[in-house]
Amino acid sequence: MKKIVVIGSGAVGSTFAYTVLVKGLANELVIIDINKDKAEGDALDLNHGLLLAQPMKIYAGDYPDCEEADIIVITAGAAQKPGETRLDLMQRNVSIYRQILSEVLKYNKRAIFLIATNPVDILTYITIKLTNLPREQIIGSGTLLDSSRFRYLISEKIKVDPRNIHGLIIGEHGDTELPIWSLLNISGINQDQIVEESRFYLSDEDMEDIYENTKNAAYQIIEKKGATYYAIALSLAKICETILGDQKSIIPVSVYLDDYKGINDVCLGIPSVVGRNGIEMILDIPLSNEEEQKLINSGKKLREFINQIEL
Ligand code: 6V0
Repeated sequence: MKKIVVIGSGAVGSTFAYTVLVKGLANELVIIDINKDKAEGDALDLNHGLLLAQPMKIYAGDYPDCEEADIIVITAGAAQKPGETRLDLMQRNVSIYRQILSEVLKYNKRAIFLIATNPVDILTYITIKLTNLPREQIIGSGTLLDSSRFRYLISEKIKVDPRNIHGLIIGEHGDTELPIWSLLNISGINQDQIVEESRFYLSDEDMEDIYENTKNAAYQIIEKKGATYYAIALSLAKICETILGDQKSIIPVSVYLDDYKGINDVCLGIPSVVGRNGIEMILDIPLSNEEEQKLINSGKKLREFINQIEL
């Protein structure tokens, strides 16, 4: 039996629930939202597709239904109010997380917690602090979505299947994230072996464009339709599939760092082996000096932000 609970059935949570149904990822899917009508409406709507998808038990539930869950996905969050600072919004999300986690912990301390609410690296960190659970059990969606956007944009430029493009965005899911150009390879051919005449060649300008468009992707989508949810839902589904199938895939998820290249006591997106018990191993990826410095700065920026939060 595989049981997933999703807390927060807004744009991201409900699209994730739909993805779970279409992919047949669980036997049981529980939807919890402070807006009970929304959760019930989504559960009904999804149940009406059961005949056409995978057999599964789907229902709108409450915190006692977290019992026996293998994964608790949290996408609940407050929307930014006009004029509200990032820190004020963050403080409100910390309060929401405090309330949600205290409820969940009454019923389940062994599930893997998968965090999607933004700022995701900070809320992953807060979840570790508020739950006191082993850090391996708490995973943030991290830079999987950003890496997927990055590989898509490169694929568009060089006209190659993104699955053959091995590229990574690491660090904060946000403004200080960084592309690891030094490790980019197209089916094993490293970036620095690609000559200018090659189809795979990326000029400095191409690289800058790709990075900027990766970093600003969410802003571009939000400007056009108000929210992003399809690709993040697929990212969350991929992480759940890896956990439930004990696939041990290497995914750039947000993980707690303890003396990682000198970075301490923050969560950042770093490629990690993910399996049934959560984070099995954080990869010590070789970085250029410049990349390492940028990662350290990403960590510093998050640390400064965390210092301002009242826990
Ligand atoms: P939304 O559509 O406003 O949904 C949020 C949902 O949370 C609503 O249905 C609320 O009713 C619910 N909610 C609020 N408070 C509580 C509570 N205390 N208990 C239970 N439910 C509650 O937002 P959307 O779904 O678009 O986004 C959700 C979060 O995901 C936001 O923080 C986004 O910034 C974040 N995203 C994270 C991404 C990532 O890469 N990690 C990508 C996209 C969005």
